[in-house]
Amino acid sequence: MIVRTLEECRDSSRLVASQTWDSTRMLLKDDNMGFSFHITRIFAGTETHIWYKHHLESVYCIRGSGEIETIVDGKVYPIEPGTLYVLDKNDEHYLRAFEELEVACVFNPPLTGLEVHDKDGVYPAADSERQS
Ligand code: 9YT
Repeated sequence: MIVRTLEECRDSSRLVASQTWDSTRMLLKDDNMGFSFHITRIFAGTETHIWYKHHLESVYCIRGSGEIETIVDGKVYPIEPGTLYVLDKNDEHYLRAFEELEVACVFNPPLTGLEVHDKDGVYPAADSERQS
């Protein structure tokens, strides 16, 4: 049995941050669950370019508002509490937060915890800045 709280995970190296988001990696590969589980905050007023070429990801919105744009076809999908989006095609996308988004994310295969933006396929837009 594994039991962890968001608070204790945020107070450890499980919390990673970029200019446009931070993420608490509550479950990782070495937990041997076959997936990883993250609570991520996307900062208000930001846009993040994301392309997980080697991972499938599902993202459930807990709080906030924003949108996702898939780059291959330019489609835009609103994100609000209760929305689940699923990157089942390793979809390259822009993630925009109008109000700070809090989302729960699951990755298959699991992240190891060592990923940095480039290896992870996460490329913060050059002009994005935290505004909150
Ligand atoms: C929104 C999103 O893609 N979150 C993923 C988790 C985060 N990129 C991490 O933990 O590296």
